Amino acid sequence: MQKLQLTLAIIKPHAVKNPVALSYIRNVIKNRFVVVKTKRVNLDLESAGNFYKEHAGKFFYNRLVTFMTSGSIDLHVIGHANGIELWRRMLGPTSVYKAQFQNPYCLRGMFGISDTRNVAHGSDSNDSAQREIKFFFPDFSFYKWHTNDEERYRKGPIIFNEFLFQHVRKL
Ligand code: 3AN
Repeated sequence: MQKLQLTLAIIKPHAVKNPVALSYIRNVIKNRFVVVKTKRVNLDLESAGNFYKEHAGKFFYNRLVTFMTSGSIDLHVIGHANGIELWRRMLGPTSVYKAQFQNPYCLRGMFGISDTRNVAHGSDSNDSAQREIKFFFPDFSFYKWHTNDEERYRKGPIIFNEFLFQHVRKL
């Protein structure tokens, strides 16, 4: 079995607030990925601005940063042999109209409201995944996880803890 690749999934505020969307998304995540870390946070304008700094100056930057501070977001570090691509494929195109037209059953097609309120984020490369996971989980070491923990998440035994919304070691 191929080694697990980690990515960061961020469930955006409008989806966290929608119980139908949230439970559907959570089911998809726990059925297709190992869930290594989960936490719910509320971003302030400065952190949201930093996270999206590559988009500073674009016409949607202010609305994106304001939206991301409008409610709680759920952060999930998830793993799969093809984690980055699989999660982005499940999300579908950034543009919700395009998503609804091309692939109505992708997450953005089903639960997206606009190009800003497009349900969730997924890292677009291994470098972005490392940087983004570090941004939200500063104590998490990619190197240590791959060296010490990856094999156990890949081969088990692990079980899913619903309360933590994380896979944990099976005792
Ligand atoms: P993706 O999240 O699909 O990788 P990016 O990185 O180009 O897309 O954009 C980051 C976020 O910026 C998107 N998830 C979306 O919320 C917002 N965004 C991107 N393009 C637009 C747009 N044309 N209009 C409004 N918001 C946008």
